[in-house]
Amino acid sequence: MYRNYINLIALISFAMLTIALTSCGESKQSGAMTASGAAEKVYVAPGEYDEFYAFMSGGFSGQVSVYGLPSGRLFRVIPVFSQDAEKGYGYAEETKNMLMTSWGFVPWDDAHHPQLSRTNGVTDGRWLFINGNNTPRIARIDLTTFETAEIIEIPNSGGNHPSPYVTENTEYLVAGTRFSVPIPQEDVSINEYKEKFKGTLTFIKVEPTHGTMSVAFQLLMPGFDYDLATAGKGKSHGWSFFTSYNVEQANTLKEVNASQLDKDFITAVNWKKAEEYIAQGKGKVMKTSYLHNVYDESKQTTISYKKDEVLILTPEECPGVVYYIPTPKSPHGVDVDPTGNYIVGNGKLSADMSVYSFDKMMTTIENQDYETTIDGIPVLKYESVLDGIVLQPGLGPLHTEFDGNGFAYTTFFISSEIVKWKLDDKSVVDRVPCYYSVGHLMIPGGDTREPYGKYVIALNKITKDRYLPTGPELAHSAQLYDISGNKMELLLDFPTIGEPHYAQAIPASKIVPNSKQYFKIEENNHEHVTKKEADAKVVRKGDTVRIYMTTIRSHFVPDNIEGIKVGDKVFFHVTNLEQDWDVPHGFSVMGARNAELLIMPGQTRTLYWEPTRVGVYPFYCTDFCSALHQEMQGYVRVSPAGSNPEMKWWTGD
Ligand SMILES: [Cu+2]
Repeated sequence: MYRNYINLIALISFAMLTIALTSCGESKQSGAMTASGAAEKVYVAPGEYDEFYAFMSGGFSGQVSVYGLPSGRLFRVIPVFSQDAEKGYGYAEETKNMLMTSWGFVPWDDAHHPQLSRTNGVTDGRWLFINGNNTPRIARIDLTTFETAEIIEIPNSGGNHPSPYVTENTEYLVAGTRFSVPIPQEDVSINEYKEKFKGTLTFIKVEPTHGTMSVAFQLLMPGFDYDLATAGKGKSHGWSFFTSYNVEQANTLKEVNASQLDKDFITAVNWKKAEEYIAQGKGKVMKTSYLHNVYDESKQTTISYKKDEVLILTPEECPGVVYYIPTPKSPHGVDVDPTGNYIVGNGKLSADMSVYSFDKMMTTIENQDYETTIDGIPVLKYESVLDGIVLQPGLGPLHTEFDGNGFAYTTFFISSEIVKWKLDDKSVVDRVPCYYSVGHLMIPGGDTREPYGKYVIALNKITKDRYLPTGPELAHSAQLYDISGNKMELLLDFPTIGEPHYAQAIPASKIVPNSKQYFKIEENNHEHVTKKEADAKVVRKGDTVRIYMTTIRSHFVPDNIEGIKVGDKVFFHVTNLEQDWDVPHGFSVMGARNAELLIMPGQTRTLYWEPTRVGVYPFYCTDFCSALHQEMQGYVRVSPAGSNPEMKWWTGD
């Protein structure tokens, strides 16, 4: 076994060398198509719209970026897990709570897997979910506003990588622990890993009308590393699948020690069966602590709810809920084809790829055809579940998506390519190089029941010489291929924000009709809204001063304020009175240890400021809004602490 591993390492080193060599000399070859042919296919004329929205995770930027396909044009960066000074997200009082956790304020995360909500196994354009890896969380983005509407923390987790893979009707999002940890957490020696460390697989319920998330239950699992997940569809609807590596349960030098066994597992979870056990009262309540942050669109404020318990199921007490499918060589991705029958295991250290059949899995379970049982979880016989093997398709298979025409497309990290193969006979039919080291790939709808098999995007880890150099760090790279013909053809390279870890895409026609243009001022129930200029005012209570301010092209009301003192706690509650599309106003004040506010039409946002110096300080609109934008400004006078200045505010006299 160990020798196999060493051979593999040699193979990997050779492949890396090959990539390094080709990256110097041959990188400008872009595949079969001529430049003008490719340009024509991605050209979206000025004023025209793209066919698809693509939502790309920002990886370590913690955000989501929105691109058009096929043009590769960037439309928006949606702030999710990280503070964003451009939009004031996580700086304004209304959005700070979105980044609160049981650990306190955590203004960053590592966002990996966007997932669009689904109805009948097809994307419906309502919400986008994405996981935070580092401090386990899942966010929901409202696709009418393209704003983060909710973030829920995942309790009893040590890293949230296999997440938030959505089920066919968005019944659940799943979340698995990448790193097993003591559950509940305790002070134990790391050498007690095998005895004390556990994993959890969490099922998060999504309320069907408003999308509100809640932790439904957790499965307490052996202390493996849970890596990726996917939901069943069609005939396999009701099941979710997770990969796990480190079945060895190594706790040091995992690079070697977690690669000893020939096979790890795909974990198959029958969540409908789990629901039956819960209805029978089988779950046990465990005390824990996590936060659930929800943006209230009427109050225009994020409210943090503290939660203190979670329902735990153990596989031993709930037979029929969890099974293991042995999968060669540290599986990474697990993907289910549009029919719901084929389950593709991507063993990242494996030369071949194992494809399983859901029908065979069900027969194997029925026949109790088990290899063994681990902690009450039956290990199904590999040969009985196996549908077939894709023989030596490439090096380092990671992820597979589907075109809906009977073909699968798998990324190979080490040999840096996408390989197209036939689901029924497992034959390889085409391959194209990726520049360089591709991780996930994405076909619009390629993980749903109805793929739009027109394009595939490679989400590459390394850029090397693809763009003009920008110092030591280069923008990561996405590459768009045409897959409408027999041969895949490279069309376009485009840079991404952060790491384009994974992406999802949807026809624009499913988003555009519901896209909000502004917030109705009469529906704004913010606690500190100012609905007309006549209501603008400044209110002092002790050392707290609240400034109720309005903006409309091209002035603030009030624009001059006196009576503030050093050490005051000042809240600028700024309401944008505009009722028209694309007219945000910004607000910033000199010396504030804060970002700007960016206020959408009809919205109220609050900037907190503690003045530290005596003087008269300007504030101004930061978002170019009109011909007289430069005139959109005002002053705030700061008097000494302990003085007794008269509170005055005015506009125009
Ligand atoms: Cu303005």
